[in-house]
Amino acid sequence: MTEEDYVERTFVAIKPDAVKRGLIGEIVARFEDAGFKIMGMKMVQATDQLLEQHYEEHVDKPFYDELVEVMQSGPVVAMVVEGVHAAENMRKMVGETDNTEAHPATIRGRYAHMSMEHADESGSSYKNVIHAAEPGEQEREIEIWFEEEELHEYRHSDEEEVR
Ligand code: 3AN
Repeated sequence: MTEEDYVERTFVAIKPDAVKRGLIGEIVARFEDAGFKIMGMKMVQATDQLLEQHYEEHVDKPFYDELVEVMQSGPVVAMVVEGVHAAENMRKMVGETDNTEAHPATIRGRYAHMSMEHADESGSSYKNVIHAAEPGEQEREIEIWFEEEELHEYRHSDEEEVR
């Protein structure tokens, strides 16, 4: 296998609930601490059309309207990050979809506790801080959220100085 077979980019979105809680810096710091390279980052107020494309598999689900409400309740910080097995590793850092199942060392486990069951039963909107693309979905999602010229190729200082 070559370097290109391992190093890939993936899509991550810090959701409005996390933006409004002032968690942008802490979440980005985790990515940088792990060694991921940030290739693109912007604040976006998500439109209906963008979310329909992004969540195409969920459009007909009963929770879709509430998902849209949460995703439009403020700006999203959309990011493209690069790293080794980036999609798989990001999903691991983010944790299980249901916060209650997410390990405390993951982003969802650390910053959220509400369960999907509680949200569904109580009719409250379900907030889980962050989204990371599933492996295989990352390029589709990057295309939805970013123009190619918004992504930046550069070398980290350790790549410049050590390699
Ligand atoms: P993930 O974000 O971990 O990839 P998906 O793609 O299954 O999870 O779901 C997308 C988003 O839809 C979740 N992050 C969550 O906010 C919301 N969601 C999924 N299932 C439910 C549910 N049963 N009730 C409420 N919200 C849900």
